[in-house]
Amino acid sequence: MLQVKYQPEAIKIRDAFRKSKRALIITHKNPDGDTMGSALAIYDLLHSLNKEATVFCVDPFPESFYFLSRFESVVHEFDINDFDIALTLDCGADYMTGITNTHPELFNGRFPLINIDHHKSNDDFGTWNIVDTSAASTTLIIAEALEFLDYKISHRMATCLMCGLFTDTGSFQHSNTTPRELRMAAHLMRKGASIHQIRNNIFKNNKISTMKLWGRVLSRAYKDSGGITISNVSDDDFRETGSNATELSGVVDFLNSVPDSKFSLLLTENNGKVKGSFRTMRDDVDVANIAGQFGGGGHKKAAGFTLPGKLEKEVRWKVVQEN
Ligand SMILES: [Mn+2]
Repeated sequence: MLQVKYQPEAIKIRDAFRKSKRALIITHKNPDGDTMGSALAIYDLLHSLNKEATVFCVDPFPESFYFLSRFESVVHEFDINDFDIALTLDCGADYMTGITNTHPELFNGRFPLINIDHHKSNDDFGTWNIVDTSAASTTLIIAEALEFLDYKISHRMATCLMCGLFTDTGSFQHSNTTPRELRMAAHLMRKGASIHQIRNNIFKNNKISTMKLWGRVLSRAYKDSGGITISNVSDDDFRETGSNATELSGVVDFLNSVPDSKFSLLLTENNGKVKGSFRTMRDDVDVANIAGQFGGGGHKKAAGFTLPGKLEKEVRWKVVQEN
């Protein structure tokens, strides 16, 4: 059930929707299964309520999510004058939408903005905010809000909502999987969510270029003296394997499977930027804190940062004398 403290906000959001005619649904940049599942579930809901809605994503929509309901409705540009309300879903900060510079009018506090998210870094930048950092996924919060408000969940919506739950819990393997997540998973399955579609499209859907890219990342992995598992990938790797950065999704979780590792770090050099992705299995390590030192953020066990720059290899030599 939606946590009691968010229930009044959920009612306000429902009332705001009732007054609105056309909603803009915004995902975060580099979209994942949670932001896309959230967006397409809300899109379906609004359509069932005879409301106009548009899903916007600043980046291309990953092919592995094409099975989600009505993915073809996603647009990559918009005119704000066409809309009277907007939502950001799974965006840990306003800049995660990728449009704070091109559309500042959305974030100046005057445009009606609904902010639903589960990232710790979220500072309640919306007019209405449901930011529940204890939820494993944004789709979980949405599903609980729909339950609370007594909205019908169609089988298409159920699969979208399950997609976020499934991916953000690492197929229900991460430590954020609690009875709350599993109860909702059962509820969504009853509503017709297809776990098989999610599994086949997202987890059993690797291109040869992805395998070659992962091969490079895995072959470079090492554990440093501090117990950190590190690997890296660069523009050359993407070019030589014919892959792109979206194909890295999941590889850092694989790096994070080394026993006794403090945390894992994947450094990605891509188009003049260096991205760091952190994962940890340990309860006493907070990678959101570490990512914060580089201007990033995220969750306690999964976080990242992006900095302008490139990766440079540092080689150390030592002389070993032979007796
Ligand atoms: Mn999420």
